[in-house]
Amino acid sequence: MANASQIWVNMPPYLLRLSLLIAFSLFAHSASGQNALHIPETMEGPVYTLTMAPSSHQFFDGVQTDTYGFNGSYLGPTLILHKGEAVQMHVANQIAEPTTVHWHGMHVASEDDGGPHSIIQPGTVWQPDFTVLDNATTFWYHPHLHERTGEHVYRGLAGMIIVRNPVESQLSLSRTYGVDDIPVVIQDWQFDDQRQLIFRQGGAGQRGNTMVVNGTLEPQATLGANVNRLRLLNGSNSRVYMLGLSDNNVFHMIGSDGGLLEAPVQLQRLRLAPGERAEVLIDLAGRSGETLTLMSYSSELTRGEPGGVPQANDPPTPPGSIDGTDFSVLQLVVVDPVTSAIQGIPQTLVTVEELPESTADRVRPMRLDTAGPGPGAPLAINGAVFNMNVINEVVNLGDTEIWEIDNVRGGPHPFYIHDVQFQILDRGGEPPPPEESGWKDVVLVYPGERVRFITQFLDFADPDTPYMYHCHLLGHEDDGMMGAFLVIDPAATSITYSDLPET
Ligand SMILES: [Cu+2]
Repeated sequence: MANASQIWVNMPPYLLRLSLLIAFSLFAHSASGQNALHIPETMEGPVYTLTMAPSSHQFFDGVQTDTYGFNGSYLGPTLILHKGEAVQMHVANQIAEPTTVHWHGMHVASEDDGGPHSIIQPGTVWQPDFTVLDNATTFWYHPHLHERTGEHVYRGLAGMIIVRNPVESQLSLSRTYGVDDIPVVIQDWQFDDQRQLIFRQGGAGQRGNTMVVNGTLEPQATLGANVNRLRLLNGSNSRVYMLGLSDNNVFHMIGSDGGLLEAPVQLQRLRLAPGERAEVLIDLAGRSGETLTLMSYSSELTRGEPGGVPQANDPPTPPGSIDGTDFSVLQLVVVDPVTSAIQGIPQTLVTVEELPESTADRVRPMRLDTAGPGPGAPLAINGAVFNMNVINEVVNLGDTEIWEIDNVRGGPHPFYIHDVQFQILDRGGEPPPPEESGWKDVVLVYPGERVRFITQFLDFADPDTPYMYHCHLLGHEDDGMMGAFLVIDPAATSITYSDLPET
């Protein structure tokens, strides 16, 4: 048999040119083609060591792109936590400017929460310790320094948190990490001519035109022909997605921000706003050999969502924008079933104890608006732009509250509250759809809409360190669309979790 070099030598010139053309186009395809999805390594406790540092990564052949990362060149390890476990975090800041790290969604004391007041100076290590009180779900961690959150997250400082508990472990659900339980951190980047990341400070304009999942460009996940669980996290600064499968088959949402739903919800589309998470099951049984795509059908986002169809009064979209178009997020290649994989979708999941409206101690209004009249007024909540030295709200420990979010002006805002998980009572006067009927910490509120949610402020009081509530469009947050609230103990005795009796 002739070897490759003999073929080239013996080939007529016209065929050689044709072959070179084909070879080049194949090479060009592979250079711009699909890349195996990066699966961040896991980190198990009880001690977790994270180091934020500047780095670089070769996303394009022969070019180093400047990044930030936790323990690596971009993003960070997936932290595996267990409910009830006491954990010790060591978070080192090597990025040459102050930052913080927030455990998004977790119920921890305000001093351990990593909000804008828990600054980690360059060259120092922040060491919060806490007990994991949350149920099994998907959280994430990212910086939260006032006015710098957007850039720090965008350049790579984000990671996933998976909480496990015995209730979830007993369900028939896929949970082999990276095999049939896949982290899917969805972000949009934009590169300049030098293949460096373009970042725009402030507003809702930080939207890229290059999709990355777990920091992988043109990502491709190889999945068994069985039930697969995707842990979807919208880690983008300012882009809402309308997720769906390219074959228009249904998928099954099993968990929202704060935990599992009561039963799987069958969906063809799932809207995911910045900060939100969703766990979904995709049943690929019998489909070995097929390729399908997790898409964002952003042409169906027609209500002013960032990343959706541009509205009449929007500034012109930049050249190459993907806003309002349908695009690929993650290609899924189906191979033979994984050994011992789960088959079938469970009928029921967990009991979500309803918080009745009648148990509320008070209603707290949250008005999403500008700080004054006129087009130049900054975005504000209840008329106030965030100030590091102001406490905007005070909540009594143990109280149940209804928060009434009114979006008065501008586009849709994903409203996020620290410390607690909430249940949506109604959205525009209507009960929430099934996918929003579980525990949530982010809710997208449309202009002219009122969303009411109910929540309880338990376990942690601190008269000094506040928690935050804010818009999770990171540009809006950095512009000051954020407020601070204290949870105080009205009896003025300091109750901490460790003082409470064991139950
Ligand atoms: Cu906003």
